[in-house]
Amino acid sequence: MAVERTLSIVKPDATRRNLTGKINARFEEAGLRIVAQKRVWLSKQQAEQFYDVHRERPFFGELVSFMISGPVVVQVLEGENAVARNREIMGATNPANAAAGTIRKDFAESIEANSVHGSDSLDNAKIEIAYFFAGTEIVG
Ligand code: RTP
Ligand code: MG
Repeated sequence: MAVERTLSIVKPDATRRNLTGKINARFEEAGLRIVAQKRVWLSKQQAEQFYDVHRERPFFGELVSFMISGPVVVQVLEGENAVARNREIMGATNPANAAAGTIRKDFAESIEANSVHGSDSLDNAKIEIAYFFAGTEIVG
């Protein structure tokens, strides 16, 4: 296993309910280190560009509207096998299918308002991290 970095986003449903600290505790308890973090309110253009892979999906418009409905916290998580590890901690996209003890099982409101984003591959993690952070903002 190698030390990796992955991009995480605490989504608007979670920031609205003041859950950032509780979600961050899940990452830290699992051995992931938050090596960069900032709270931002995405523009429509930023959200569309970030989720460009989903542009043709039926839920794209709603997803973008949701992601700009309030502030988000974007963060870089670092640790052994961080990309897959974070996906495990997050749980399945639909909270109804998420395993017990995962963030989405415990906090998500719906398949869309599912509290967190996590990069789905190491290649995408590199692209997504560079989308939000300059190298000098990441302190490992
Ligand atoms: P994410 O990218 O946010 O980490 O989530 P994911 O990989 O588990 O799911 P993905 O398929 O990449 O979908 C991205 C986000 O779109 C919303 N979604 N809505 N209404 C729907 O059927 C639907 N399906 C997905 C969710 O917010 C999902 O996290
Ligand atoms: Mg995804």
